[in-house]
Amino acid sequence: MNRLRVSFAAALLLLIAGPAHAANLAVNGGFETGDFSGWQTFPSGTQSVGGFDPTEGSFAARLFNDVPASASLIKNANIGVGVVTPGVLLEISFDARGATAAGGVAFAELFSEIAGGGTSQSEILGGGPLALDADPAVWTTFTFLAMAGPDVSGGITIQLAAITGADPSSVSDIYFDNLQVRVVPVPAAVWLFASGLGVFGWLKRRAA
Ligand SMILES: [Ca+2]
Repeated sequence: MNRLRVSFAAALLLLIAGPAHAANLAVNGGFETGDFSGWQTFPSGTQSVGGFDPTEGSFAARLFNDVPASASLIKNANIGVGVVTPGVLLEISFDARGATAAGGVAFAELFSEIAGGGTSQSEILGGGPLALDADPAVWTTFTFLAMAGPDVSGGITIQLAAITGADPSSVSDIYFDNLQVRVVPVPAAVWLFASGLGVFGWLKRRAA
């Protein structure tokens, strides 16, 4: 039992000594190639990369969807293979602005990908449509914490979407920039979850 505790303490110390900032896993997340390199695109309406008052660098992406009941999607697909492990905490952030009408919305989604196809988990980040600023010129930075699924052998996919409703006048005209995807540094995750595992109680007992 003692040896187990010592090993655990050593592992904890190693984890705490780890890098404070994990690498950004997004590929061309700021669109600074001037195009959709690194992204998979599934247009409805038009998709473009340009100097749309970007928050980062010189370029941002625009998804202009005026086709009723349709989805305009861009995906940073299958990123972080071998880096993202099952159950790790991910921090996903990006900037968005835009205008919607008659049921148009914007979504961001996370998929945990299985190598060879399929997903082990999917979730809408924030649980619903992105709460964009009412002023289409004003960017909002969205930051989400989400857990990787049980199988991420195919990495993870971040999907950004401009979705229209059934109304013929429905529009979703959304700009995105500066996608960043990071594995949350282990210490933060350790302290977050350790509290639930009684580690603090153990430390307290040891100190006493
Ligand atoms: Ca940019």
